[in-house]
Amino acid sequence: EDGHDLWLRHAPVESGAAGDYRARLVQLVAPEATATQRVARDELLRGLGGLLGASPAVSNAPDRDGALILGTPASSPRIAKLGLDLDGLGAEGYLIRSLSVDGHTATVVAANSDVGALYGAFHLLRLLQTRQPIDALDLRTSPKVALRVLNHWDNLDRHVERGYAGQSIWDWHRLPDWLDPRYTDYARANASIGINGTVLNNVNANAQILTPAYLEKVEALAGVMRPYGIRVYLSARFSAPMEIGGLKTADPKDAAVQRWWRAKADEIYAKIPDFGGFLVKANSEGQPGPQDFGRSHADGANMLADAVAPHGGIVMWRAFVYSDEEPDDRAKQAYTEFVPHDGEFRDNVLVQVKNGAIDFQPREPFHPLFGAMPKTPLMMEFQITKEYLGFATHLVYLGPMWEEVLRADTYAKGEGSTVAKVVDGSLEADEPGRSRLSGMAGVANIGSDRDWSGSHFDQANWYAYGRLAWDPYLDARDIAAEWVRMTFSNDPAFVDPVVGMMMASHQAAVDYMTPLGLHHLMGRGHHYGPAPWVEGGPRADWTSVYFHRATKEGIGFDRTKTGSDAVSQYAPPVAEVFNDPARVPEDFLLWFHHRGWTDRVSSGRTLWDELVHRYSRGVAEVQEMRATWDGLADHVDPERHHQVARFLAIQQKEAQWWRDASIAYFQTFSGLPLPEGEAAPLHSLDYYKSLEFPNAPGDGR
Ligand code: BDP
Repeated sequence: EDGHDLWLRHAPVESGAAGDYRARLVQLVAPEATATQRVARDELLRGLGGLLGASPAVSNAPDRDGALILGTPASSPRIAKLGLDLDGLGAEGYLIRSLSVDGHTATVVAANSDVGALYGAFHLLRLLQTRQPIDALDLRTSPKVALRVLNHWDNLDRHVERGYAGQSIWDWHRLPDWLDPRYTDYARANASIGINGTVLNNVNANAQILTPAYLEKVEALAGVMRPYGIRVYLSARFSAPMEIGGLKTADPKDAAVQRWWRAKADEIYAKIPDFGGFLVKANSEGQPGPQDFGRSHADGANMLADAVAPHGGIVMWRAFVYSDEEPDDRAKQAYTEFVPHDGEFRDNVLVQVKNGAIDFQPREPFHPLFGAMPKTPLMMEFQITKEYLGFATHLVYLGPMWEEVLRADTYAKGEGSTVAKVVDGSLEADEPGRSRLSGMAGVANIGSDRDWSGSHFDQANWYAYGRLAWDPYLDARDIAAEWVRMTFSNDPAFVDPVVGMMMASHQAAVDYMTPLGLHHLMGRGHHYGPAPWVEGGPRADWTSVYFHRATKEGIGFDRTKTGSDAVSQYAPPVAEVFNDPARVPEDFLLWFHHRGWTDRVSSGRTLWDELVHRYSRGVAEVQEMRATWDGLADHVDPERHHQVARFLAIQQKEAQWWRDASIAYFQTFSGLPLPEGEAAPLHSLDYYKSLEFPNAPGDGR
């Protein structure tokens, strides 16, 4: 039990329930003419074989009770004859219904495409894996978001930037001739949660990926992904025409540059007809971009968009930018640079926006770009890998954090203008000429480790990302329960406490790392552990002191109207709330306000006391998680139980470290004693400052 099977475990169902399921799944009627059809059929045979002890008999037509009929009107005459209402399901949706077919009880999984049917097959298996009744099924679903994409920050030498699960799973050196079976497992896992795209290489891109030798490798991977409905994309380095094309410029308005990209796109599509397109990080953190040539982000994106448009490709242009000059407030940069270009992007461009304006912090208010570019599809970028949330050893379930952002109200078109509606395109669907694209990207936490994600519980974040990309209105708790049941056990004595742990885990991490809206206080470069004292170096906004602004009087970044005025990037009803220290959600207090140490907060405590209280509360929660998990040993195989237990011990140690180092440091500003009953930090501030981690994993290079 090393976790390699992810949530695709098909351990035998307990005998009572298994009998009911078996009676409904006696026979399988499913086409096998295409690769995707074969995959769907094999998944069902394999999954049901595991769950029910024996695979259903394969048949050309239903001739007894308990048939499972899968397919599309085109692939299955049986389905065509049923006259089902498949309109509105789109290319990827499906329905699952309990029907009577030729006088026999049957379960029908029908879709408009083979991939839709494959998704339906995985859904049916999930119903069994989570022990749902299947005798009166009537469900239909289709994805609310069109592009559901993983972003691998994987370098060609297999180093994964911000990766905590070993090396890159892409074994570039042995490709294209050796296709590691893991690629297929990867595709299965992603298809099972509806992911339909993967960007193979790091946004800090190496132009080499666009050379013929590498494109052959990409082609091989695309071949593995294709039957699973997954398109392959590449991160494009904007200066590639100079680096591998021998041109003197990469100016997007230069005819030779445009020709080069068009030819490159033609070359790629000749090998990979369903290639997805390009992801671009431009003019950000030293990456080249159109601004190097006096052009705008729209100029750059459109040039690439024109190159891939004839082939049906798209461009995902990232909004994670901040200028080379010292900003007055980095949180404002993306909005300042992008909003003026709303309406200028081609129809096949999406602007990809991180959930918050700084950088995947433990908690951020939603990015002000959401709702502010109605003419442009904005793609959500979530980070599944936990760069700022304890790497792979901290148990932090990200579902609640993503749910919080997706449900946040931008008020862009009045109350109810949630971020989810911006992302799925429904809020701005009426904008004249607006592109119909929509998308969500997740920075993958996948690596070469046997358990894929570096820890058992980080698999839940991959899973939750896929489920939310399919439907951003899903409930994080429901997703957690689903995942626990599929991954570990259906016993409520296990499911309930573990879901409880997961749901509390994000707030706990925020509390022990960056409570009350604090942010960016981690170790320089590698981002491991607390370092609120970081100052100096190349730029102010790469330091901690820039973000917390602690003084003898108080702490916090003043982003109010009289401060940096970042609040004014939000719609007025939101701006007013964020601007007002009495109304701003306390979780964002110090994100938007600089407050005095002795100011009172809603608990009645002083700010200082509340800060200490929250740090301690975070540590206490981890302690409780540990105790809960220790009590569940009987429900889990010893191998997985042991690893989770040891990781929780690491988390507790590090939570304590975060609390103690932060309190010791901030106390030098507040000058106040710890509240009654609060333990002093275990070590001196000097000790914490002296710690160094030159080889911490995942650093950028
Ligand atoms: C930051 C990471 C850095 C990434 C960058 C990005 O620290 O490694 O390259 O974001 O998203 O979170 O481009």
